[in-house]
Amino acid sequence: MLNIGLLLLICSAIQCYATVGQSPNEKEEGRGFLLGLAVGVHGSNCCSKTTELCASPCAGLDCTEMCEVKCGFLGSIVCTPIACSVGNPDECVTASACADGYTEVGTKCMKVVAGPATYLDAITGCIAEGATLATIESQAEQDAVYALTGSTGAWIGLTDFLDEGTFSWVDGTALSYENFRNNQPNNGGNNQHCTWIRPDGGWDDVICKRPLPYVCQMDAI
Ligand SMILES: [Ca+2]
Ligand SMILES: [Ca+2]
Repeated sequence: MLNIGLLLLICSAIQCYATVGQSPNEKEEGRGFLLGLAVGVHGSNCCSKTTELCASPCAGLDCTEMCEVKCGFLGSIVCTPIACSVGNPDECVTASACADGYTEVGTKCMKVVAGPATYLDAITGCIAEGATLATIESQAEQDAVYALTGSTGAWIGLTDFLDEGTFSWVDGTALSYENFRNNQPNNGGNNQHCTWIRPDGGWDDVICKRPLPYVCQMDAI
């Protein structure tokens, strides 16, 4: 009895195993084979246990990684792979496209810095963390940035201090969208060259030395 039990244990250990990562035939694409391990499950209904078997190998891995279960002698039966987002949604890791503190907005990452800072300090403050003062190029970006700036408002990277009356983005982005509120920009007092997104979401040119929060932007990874 002892011998039979030992034999079953050894057999079961090679009947079914789960691998996470790209399959070996994708090695040529340079992505590699991440992990293989043996788990002791009998082969007959092995593929039906794919989710269960992938839980452990998927823990701590990116949720987009694929987990493949192989059953039968030396893994001759290949089950349909599942993503780790299915295999272990609670413990797989979702890689963020943005640095800490930044919110993903389409292809951009945005962050409101409380400041308050003058426009010049806002520009240098963003540069200091590898970012630029934010550009807003669509209604979707406007809505997303406004959701971040809310009732405090903040500087955005739009000015006419280089050429009075001609607003341009500080990072050179072409002006393709604008959301100035009615009767703005008005260059009030002949001294308004820097744009903020107001607590009501509309844009307004105001004096550049006004202390305000500001929105920094980086490209999403
Ligand atoms: Ca102006
Ligand atoms: Ca104004």
